[in-house]
Amino acid sequence: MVGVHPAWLPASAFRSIGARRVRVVGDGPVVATVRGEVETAVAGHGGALVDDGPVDLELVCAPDDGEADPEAFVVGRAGSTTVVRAIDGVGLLYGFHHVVRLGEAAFTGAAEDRRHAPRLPVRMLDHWDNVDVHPVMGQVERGYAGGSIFYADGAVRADLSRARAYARLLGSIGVNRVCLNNVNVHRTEARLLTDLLPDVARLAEVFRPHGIRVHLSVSFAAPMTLGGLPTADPLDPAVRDWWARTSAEVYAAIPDFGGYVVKADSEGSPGPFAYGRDHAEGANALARALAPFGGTVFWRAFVYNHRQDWRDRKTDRARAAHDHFAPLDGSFDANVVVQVKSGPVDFQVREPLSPVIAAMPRTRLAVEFQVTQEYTGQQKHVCHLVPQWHEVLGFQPWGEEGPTVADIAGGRAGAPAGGVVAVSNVGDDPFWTGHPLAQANLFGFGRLAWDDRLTPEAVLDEWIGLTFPGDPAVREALHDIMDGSWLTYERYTAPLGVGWMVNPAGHYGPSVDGYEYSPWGTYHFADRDGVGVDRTRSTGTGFTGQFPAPWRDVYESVETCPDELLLFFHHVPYDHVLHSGKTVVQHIYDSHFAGCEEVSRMVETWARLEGRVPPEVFERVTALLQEQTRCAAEWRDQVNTYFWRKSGVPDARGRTIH
Ligand code: GCW
Repeated sequence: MVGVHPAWLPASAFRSIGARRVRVVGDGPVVATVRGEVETAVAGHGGALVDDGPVDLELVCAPDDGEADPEAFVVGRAGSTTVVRAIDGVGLLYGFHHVVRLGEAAFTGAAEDRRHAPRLPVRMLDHWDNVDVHPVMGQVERGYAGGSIFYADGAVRADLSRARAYARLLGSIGVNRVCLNNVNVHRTEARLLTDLLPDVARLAEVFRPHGIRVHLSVSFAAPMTLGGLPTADPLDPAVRDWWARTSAEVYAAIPDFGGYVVKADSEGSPGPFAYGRDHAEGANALARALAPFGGTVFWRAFVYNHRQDWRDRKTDRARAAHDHFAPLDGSFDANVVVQVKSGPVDFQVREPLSPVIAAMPRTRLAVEFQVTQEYTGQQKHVCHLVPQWHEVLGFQPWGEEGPTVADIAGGRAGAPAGGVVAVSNVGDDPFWTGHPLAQANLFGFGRLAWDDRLTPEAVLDEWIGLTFPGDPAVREALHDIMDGSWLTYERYTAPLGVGWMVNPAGHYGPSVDGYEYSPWGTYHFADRDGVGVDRTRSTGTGFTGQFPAPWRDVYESVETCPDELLLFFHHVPYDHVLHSGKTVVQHIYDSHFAGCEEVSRMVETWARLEGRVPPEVFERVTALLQEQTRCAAEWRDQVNTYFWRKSGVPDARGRTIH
């Protein structure tokens, strides 16, 4: 394959616009991007970009329109002209891509004006990219798509054309912030804040025309490691002064710099605990340095004890973020966003909501997802995660009458607005994401971040329509393969919400007891009688008590706990009967056989697309499906054998369990 895959923006996606007469009105760097897109589109499809006369599409940046949100746009029809208006270039860019997604329908649809605005103001991608190649983690930590598109040979790339193409893709789905380096900040990466800053400014220039502000991950110890101070105590005046001066220099180089992302006191990283300070004191120290320039601190709540003893049954990683952060509600400055992983543990295929999200009504929160598939097949397996994120964003922590997670993060539930953040899944692989179908996760993250009410099927449909236009058979096959692929992955991996069971080294493939005696936490407690983690208030770690009603009670009781989370909350005997009517052990057997059969069906469905999708896509996906088939069978056999040996209960259907 020559060059880089166009992802969801191939030339064909612009046919409807490109074949028409179009006018673009307005100025500024992002309007210039829109004008450039139209120029390319009309050059390729026979239309014209004109200043006067009748047009089919008019894209107007009108700062005086009386709209308050620079990201919003209005689409309507005036006679036979489709009109998009926004008060800012970025709103116009989003309106333009709305028209791209609609295709012909944008020129035939309803006449009334319709306003579109994002539901979540922060829509951010975090890169876990290292400038240097880390000896253990490689260049992109948990990256499954090759090296970094930003860095090569220990520096920011001289040629940023790949980053430019990426910025364009992100702008088209409404992502408005990007963090450029790994939250684990190593030695070279720390210097992005100081002597490597001119290179960061080059990256900011790449993102700016697409309405995207850049952020840096910083080390809490930077005043010591970069500044030579004897302490990083957030209340020390010299430390505060160092952050203020350093931040002022960053803004002198990058006036629209977004701010910092901080992983502190987490998995060995430095943080305020060393000085007897809490995380609000830590976050606010950095926030005050950024405040004069309009910058924001994204402070991660991923704080837990990773030096546990498996003999200690009291310590529960799931509790940790709430224990540390909920008491601090109300103490964070207005330009701090507390960034909370969507589940209480770590991006497993199935987790309950992190209870932190319902516990900080006076704090700006961002929900963190993982587009990179660390625990969900590492972009070797088809695992379309948009349904998972949709479920999280639509979850109602106070029950059916209450607000959703998206309402909380979007500022519609009383708390000030934050948003959503996700760990990116791209690298320098020609398909961007290793698995070509994993592009749909990146696309879907942006689309759901814009509007969490979109259905996962509709989002996937948009992606298919743009990426593989014009063939209904391809559309149908991709829905068959991808719509349910998250649940398929769940079926052949860790059962009923218990999580983990992965190889500790790389988090890929099965190792049922891999973490059972590990300092990073113990996760299933299987014995001859039963399996699962007792996180109840009555007999377990008390984690259920971190939820508001009704969930604190729903999860507390084995009677009401949803099947898919049973083993996250309860240790139950193998013959415990699920709501589905099956025993736990029979469910484990059945779901593992079913998951593998579903993968076989994916393989058959995909095989029918030979000749209907580009050959390089066909070959890559075919090869990866082989690996998925192998790995799924490994999961099935190891998990089934493990529970058959532990329980002694045979499969009711007499299938082969080794
Ligand atoms: O999921 C875990 C990963 C780490 C990662 C950490 C985090 C960047 O295994 O590689 O570190 O989470 O989110 O900070």
